[in-house]
Amino acid sequence: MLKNGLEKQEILRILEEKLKLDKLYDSGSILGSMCTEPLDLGIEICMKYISKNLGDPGLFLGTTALEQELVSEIGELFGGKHIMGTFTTGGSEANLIALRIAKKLRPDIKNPEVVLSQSAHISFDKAADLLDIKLRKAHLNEDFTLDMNHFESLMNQNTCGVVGIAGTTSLGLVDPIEEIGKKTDGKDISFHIDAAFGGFVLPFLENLNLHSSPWDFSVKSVDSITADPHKMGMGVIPTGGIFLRDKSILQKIGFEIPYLAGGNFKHLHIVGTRPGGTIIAFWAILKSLGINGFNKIVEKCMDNTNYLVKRIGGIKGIKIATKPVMNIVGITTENGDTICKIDEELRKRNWMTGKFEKLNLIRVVVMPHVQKVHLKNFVKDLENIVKILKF
Ligand code: 0PR
Repeated sequence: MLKNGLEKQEILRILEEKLKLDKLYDSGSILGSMCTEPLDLGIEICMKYISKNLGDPGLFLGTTALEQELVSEIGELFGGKHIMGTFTTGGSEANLIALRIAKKLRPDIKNPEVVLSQSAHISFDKAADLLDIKLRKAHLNEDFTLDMNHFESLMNQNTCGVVGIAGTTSLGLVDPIEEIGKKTDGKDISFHIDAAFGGFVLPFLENLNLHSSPWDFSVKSVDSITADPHKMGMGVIPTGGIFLRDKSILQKIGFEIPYLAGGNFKHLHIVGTRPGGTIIAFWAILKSLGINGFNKIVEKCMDNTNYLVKRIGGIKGIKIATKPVMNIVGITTENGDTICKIDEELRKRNWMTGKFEKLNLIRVVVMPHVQKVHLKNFVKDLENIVKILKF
């Protein structure tokens, strides 16, 4: 550490230099991220309220009330009434909270298990490890959808929870949520939906008549939903969210911290100190965009998604892995050869996509920062690579 501090100008100069290593969303090369540049207003508001700490809600009663207002607004967007919930550091923390709830609500099960798809995000493996839960992962069908027969066969007397995914990490697919729900009907099993990505896509796809199968609280057995503002919600990092149907959860299994400056509160979080600024920013983002603003963002992403799908269709040797449900495109080889060589060549040309080796696909997430011209350049390189590699 320096003995004497530096001038602001000098600090800014050093930072500018050091951070040149970072990629920028608008550079056109980030095609595999689920995060994006937040709405400008969100950044401004977040900065203004950066010191608010919801880890001590009693000190920030206004922010706490704003969080609850936001939760109930999102709960309604997700087909619920009087939904409770809270914002987290991201989808991983939200999924961890959901699995903890599933386990805690079934103290009678000695060796708790959770059934979910093989496509489930790594955060469930982390949560299961921390909570000592056994995950039972159901196979996928040929077309990457969930094999429901296998899913059902994995449920047994140790099952404390099941998870449905509304927007898989690899391909953005939506599990058959209603069908999973029927398997839990009348049973004392928590049903959690991971819509970390899809949560702020699906409601707007529905408005655009581009998606119709129910995935949210409109399915009566759904108990909780993860949905992240810092993905398609245009929110500031870090903002995830968990939304819950049962208002009594907090009283039942919330952590009580009796010594807070602001007085006694219960919470479900893993973290203690947590940002209020990001949540106030998301409140402002919803007010600023409204439903129509989100519809427009999703419509543009889907337009670009369809453009990419069409262009991939014109390249011999590769194909799309499956028809996209939302703004995520999987690219695989036509003959089943490994996608890894193509991925290597793409990286050499500075393309930042995601590689899913087990599924043999490259993932393009067509986020709001992705422009058609970026996709045009990407396709041009892809065409050349496929030619050079003689696919
Ligand atoms: N659930 C799903 C379905 C996800 O896709 C993710 C993250 C999570 C939960 C966990 O969310 P947090 O990362 O907020 O904890 N999905 C992305 C992924 O792993 C995260 C990501 C974001 C990856 C930006 C790359 C990137 O540039 O693919």
